[in-house]
Amino acid sequence: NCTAGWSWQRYLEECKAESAPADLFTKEQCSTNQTHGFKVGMKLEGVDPLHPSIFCVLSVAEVIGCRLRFHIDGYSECYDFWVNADSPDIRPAGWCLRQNHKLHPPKGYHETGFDWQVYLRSTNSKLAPEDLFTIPSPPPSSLFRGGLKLEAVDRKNPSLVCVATVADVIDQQRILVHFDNWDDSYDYWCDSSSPYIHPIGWCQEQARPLTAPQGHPCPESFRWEEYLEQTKSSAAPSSTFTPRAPHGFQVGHKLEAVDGRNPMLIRVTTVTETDAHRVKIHYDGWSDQFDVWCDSDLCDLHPAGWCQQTGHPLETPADSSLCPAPSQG
Ligand code: MLY
Repeated sequence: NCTAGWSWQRYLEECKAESAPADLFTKEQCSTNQTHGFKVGMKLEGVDPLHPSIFCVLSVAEVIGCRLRFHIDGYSECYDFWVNADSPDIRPAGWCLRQNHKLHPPKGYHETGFDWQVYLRSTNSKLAPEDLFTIPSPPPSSLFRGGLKLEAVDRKNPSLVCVATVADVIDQQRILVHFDNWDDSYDYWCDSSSPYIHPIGWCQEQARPLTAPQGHPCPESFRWEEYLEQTKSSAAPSSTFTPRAPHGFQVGHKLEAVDGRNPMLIRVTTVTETDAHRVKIHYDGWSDQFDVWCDSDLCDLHPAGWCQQTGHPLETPADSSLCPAPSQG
């Protein structure tokens, strides 16, 4: 699709629709800082999106506006992924060592023997300089620490609220939620404002079932006091949780969103359904079968005009006279 000649203003008029106001978006979703300086080939450290507990060695493989495609060194290109240049998931080389985090080396290198200087020389490559990274400033106080227990929604099985542990804390505010006795593929990073984490006892209070750790001898009669004692652990204090208010997006609002199936593309989209913390996104010009629910604070949603401001192509609906009517209910 060709962006030339297409304009948001005209499209909104034709569709008699409104774009989602910029103040409904997070700071990250609105950020149009395009002078990021990342260049193809630069190397750094960052979170593996398929195994969020693991930091690995990454190379910048492609730059479009302020979005970057990363390659995980030594692994197949099929694991490449896109993030925004100001993402907290990318860190300068040496960050893991300084922060006492394990760095997963490129395939073929030994966990203990990996040395950035040697690696750069042998691959004849350059580091991404420290000053390119946006590291969030830590909050004035934070009660999170590794090992604390909580009840958390399994984002891959969202009907389940499960026994979980704070597996990692970075920047004193982002926590890695891990599900007890499960592998790390269910892990996710969030902060204290996430609607998906709760203090222990929440399920009981809400009269909802709590999913016990995998392999628990008697999952129906799971009791927190017993479990905390057995695992010699403590619960995250309820004051640690600061759930955010529901978002303000409305059905019919139009915005720009990364195409989940082809994440190098950003498309014109419409909100077709909402709940407290999520929006259902319709890709304008495409069948409803591709509609997708996402968190309202997903960093892949942007206000209308973001692509133009950041120098990113925008995939516009093939036939702008076909304005999709938002489906009701
Ligand atoms: N049917 C799924 C459920 C997995 C749930 C994992 N959560 C609790 C972390 C499966 O067995 O793969």
